Amino acid sequence: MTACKHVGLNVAMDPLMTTAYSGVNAGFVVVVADDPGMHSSQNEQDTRRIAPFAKVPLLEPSSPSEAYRFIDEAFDISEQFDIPVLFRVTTRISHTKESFEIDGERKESARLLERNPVKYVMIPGHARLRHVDLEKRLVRLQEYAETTVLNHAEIKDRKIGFIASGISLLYAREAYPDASVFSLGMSYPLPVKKLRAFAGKIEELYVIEELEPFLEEQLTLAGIRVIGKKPSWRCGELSVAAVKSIVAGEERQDVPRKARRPILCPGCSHRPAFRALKKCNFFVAGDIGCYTLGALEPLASLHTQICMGASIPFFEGISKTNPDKKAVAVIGDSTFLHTGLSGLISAAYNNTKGVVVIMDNSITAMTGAQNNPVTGETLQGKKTKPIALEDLCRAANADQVDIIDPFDVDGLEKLLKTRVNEDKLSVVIVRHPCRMVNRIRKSPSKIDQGVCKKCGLCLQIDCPAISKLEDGNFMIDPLLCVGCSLCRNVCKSNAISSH
Ligand SMILES: Cc1ncc(C[n+]2csc(CCOP(=O)(O)OP(=O)(O)O)c2C)c(N)n1
Repeated sequence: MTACKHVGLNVAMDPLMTTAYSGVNAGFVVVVADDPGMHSSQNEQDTRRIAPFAKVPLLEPSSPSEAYRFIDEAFDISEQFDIPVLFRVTTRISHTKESFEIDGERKESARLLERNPVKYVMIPGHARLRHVDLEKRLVRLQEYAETTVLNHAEIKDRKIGFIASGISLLYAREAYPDASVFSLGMSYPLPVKKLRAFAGKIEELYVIEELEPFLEEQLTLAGIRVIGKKPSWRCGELSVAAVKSIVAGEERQDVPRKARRPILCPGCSHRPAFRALKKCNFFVAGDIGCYTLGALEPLASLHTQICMGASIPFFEGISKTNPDKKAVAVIGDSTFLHTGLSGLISAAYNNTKGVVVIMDNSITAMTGAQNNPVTGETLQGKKTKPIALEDLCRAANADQVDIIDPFDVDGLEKLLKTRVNEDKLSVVIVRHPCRMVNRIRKSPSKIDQGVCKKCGLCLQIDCPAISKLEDGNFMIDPLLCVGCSLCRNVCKSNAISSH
């Protein structure tokens, strides 16, 4: 089994497309979590569309207990049809808790690892045969969809009915408890015959689905008359109230927004790095990690951010097309090792000038402090050999590699300004452990109200511990402050000291 979020599967698309051809022998399930509403993602793609594109079956549980039951089915389908199975959840399902009974562990597959080049070496001559085989497997999967218990109809009120999968199923049930419902646990291939029979019994039949009209399009193609939603509902999550609005034929009115602005932790090592970068006023190509928050006011340093690994290629493009612009890339240690290194190799090989800043907090902070190859521990917490980023960058042919602590804000600013004006490719590794790893607290800072000029400069570092009070004074919350001292560096009137 492999598990990733939607954007992770985009990176894995190349192997996925051909694995459907080769087949998998023992079971292989791809668990993918979509993020409708973009709680923590750069897009809200509907990964269900990948199932017909990659020609793989798609399962969609609507609750944790269904996920538990369906995963067994997913492995069975994978082994029976010799195909990867896409197992799609969404944020609401992944972040829900439910109590249920579990049964014994699944037995290991008895399939053996044997040499079979026609099946596993995908040269054109073999792949042509495998494609024909795949189409036959898909026909059998279509028949399976008609009989599996994952797809079932519940006939109640015949005036109104719903076809739905995943969390939308629960919203529809809650909004219309007396309605008839067709639950699609397997939403590709669709059980067209079963759905046609269901549709024949219902007067008004709605399709409820978040994001894309994935089911609606397939049903319409099959000639089954259903009522879908207006395009405005393709953005954001649904809810019980949303289902009622869709049935009423209404447009989505709100642009869904989150109430709380994300902010770097107190003591975060990215904050001083952005403080220095802002003073430099370069073109900054950003990447994905906690440091993406450097895009927001007041740190506001980033010019671009698209996806993991995009910063260095973006920087290379800007540096080549706008030689008068001082361009830098900003990327975290984990992201650099994920998809950054190939960008650095390209930049060095193609004689790009400028600076790549690696914000090395020595952890994968944004997603919950997972280990990565710089930490010296595997994801399972076992000791292993850590990678030295500086050696890797030198091996990639960066002309110059410097390492500096970002809390030396003035030193960092000076170094960046020097390197960016040199006729070479530099890497500046900004190294300071993440607050989630290094939890040492120094004495908190405090503001001497008699000395403070109320200029508000201390707010420019966007620290959650510092706030402006109603009486015009500024204060540092001693419970939040970890004593990183960045505010002391920023204050021009020396009004901040430690307790
Ligand atoms: C292709 C892809 N996979 C996974 C993610 C989820 N993700 C977001 S940030 C991140 C890693 C960030 O780590 P790092 O670059 O070290 O920065 P930090 O958060 O530690 O500052 C991951 C894996 C993603 N956005 N895109």
